[in-house]
Amino acid sequence: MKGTQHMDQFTPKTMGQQFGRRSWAEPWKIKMVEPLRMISREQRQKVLVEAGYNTFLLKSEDVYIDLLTDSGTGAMSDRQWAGMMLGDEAYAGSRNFYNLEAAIQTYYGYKYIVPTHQGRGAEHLLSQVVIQRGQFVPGNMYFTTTRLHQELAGGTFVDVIVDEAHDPQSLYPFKGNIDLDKLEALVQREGAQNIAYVSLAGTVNMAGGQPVSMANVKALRQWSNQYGIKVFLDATRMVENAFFIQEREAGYADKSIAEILCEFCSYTDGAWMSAKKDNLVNIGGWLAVNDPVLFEELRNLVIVFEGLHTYGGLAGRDMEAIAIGIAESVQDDHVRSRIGQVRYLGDLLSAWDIPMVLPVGGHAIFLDARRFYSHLPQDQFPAQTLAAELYLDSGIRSMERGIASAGRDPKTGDHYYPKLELTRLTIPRRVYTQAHMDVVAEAVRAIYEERERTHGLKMVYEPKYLRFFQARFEQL
Ligand code: P71
Repeated sequence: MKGTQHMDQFTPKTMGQQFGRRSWAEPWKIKMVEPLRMISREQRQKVLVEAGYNTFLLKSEDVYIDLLTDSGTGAMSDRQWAGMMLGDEAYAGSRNFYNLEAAIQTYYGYKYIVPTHQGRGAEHLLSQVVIQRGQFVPGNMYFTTTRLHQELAGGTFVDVIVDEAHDPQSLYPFKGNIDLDKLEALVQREGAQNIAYVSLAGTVNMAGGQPVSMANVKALRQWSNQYGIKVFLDATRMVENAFFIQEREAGYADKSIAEILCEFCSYTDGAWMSAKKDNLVNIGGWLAVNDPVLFEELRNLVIVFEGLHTYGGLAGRDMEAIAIGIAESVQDDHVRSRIGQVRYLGDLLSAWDIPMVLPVGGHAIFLDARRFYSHLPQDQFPAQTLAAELYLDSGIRSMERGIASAGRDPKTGDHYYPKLELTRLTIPRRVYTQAHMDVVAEAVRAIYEERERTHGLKMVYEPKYLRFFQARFEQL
């Protein structure tokens, strides 16, 4: 029999056996499925040109496996869907708002909560209220929307992340840490009164999903207390950060993700959140602070841009889904399987020597396009090229996180040339299986083998704000 002959030639191994441990599995089973389809290579070529080689401009229908982002792309649980049916769609004082408020107070530990339609809504409000024109906003690497809102409020972002973060090959375990010497130098140069606040992000997205240690945030708190400078946290992927602390930092192995999350937040003055990531919903965000005076201002401003302070641009049902999602998101087995899946893909690719950011972070694999296409100069958009080639080969959609995302320096008008030129394969939460990861890994390997024959891109249309979303390219 064919099957038996096949078995004679090699012994298949489970993942656990390959790693010398018992296998674990996702802590859920699938109740509803969404069919996928793959269009032909000729069709992919055509739609890619029509999209100006920009994966943001592809139609979702033309995508086979969608790794553009983990933002709003996760699967909600049956409990969350049930919660959606309990939406209290009152204009004011919806029951679901109070449930959301209680969940944030319980799991993140902040006192006052303002809901927003998504993360950037919260960034906008905080930036407008806390930044005065001409002030500096130091942070552990920029994020596109965060920095833009800081700049629109008249602030200047200053990167104070540790140097290791800019080196894709450094194995430093906490590449998201703030370099306190850089922060101190900034205060010495500009004066403490000219610092709006420290903008601290958990598992730093643009660095490759790299965590901040508990020791670092504690030291940051002590440092900032000396000068009376506030620390605000981008909590978007802070649950995933807590997992890395549990895994890597002495003294935390026996603490739960929930305990670590709460302790970390306790060293900060407030947080903004894109609930579309860690909080396991398709839309939503929030802002949370401890200072009642600041809260008063934020609660007033939210009405101008988002909606009344008990809904902030969200339906009651959305707030209910976030409240339930928060409680699910801090379960240890959930976080382990989520990050475990990202690592599974990372282990395959690194075993094949595909250049990528190491250690593998929480939400994505970041391919190092600079080394992947070492023959392409940065202004030929190697990371954008990689995203386009991957789509062409296999219908897999990824995202550029390099020179196109970095944009231009508002002062000089020149491109920012970021050290990291990356293409992100972002894994949605609770959506794809291990077999999908195998397909992705093989596709990356296939384009890597073709790398020397690959041409770069030139930008032929450049929008003013966040250009990477709508820019168009042509092949050189
Ligand atoms: C991601 C996103 C979504 C996105 C945003 C901008 C360009 C491309 C894709 C959003 C974040 C984030 C962090 C750390 C704030 C936001 C904004 N990330 N902070 O990674 O990662 O939140 O999208 O809900 O407005 O694909 P928002």
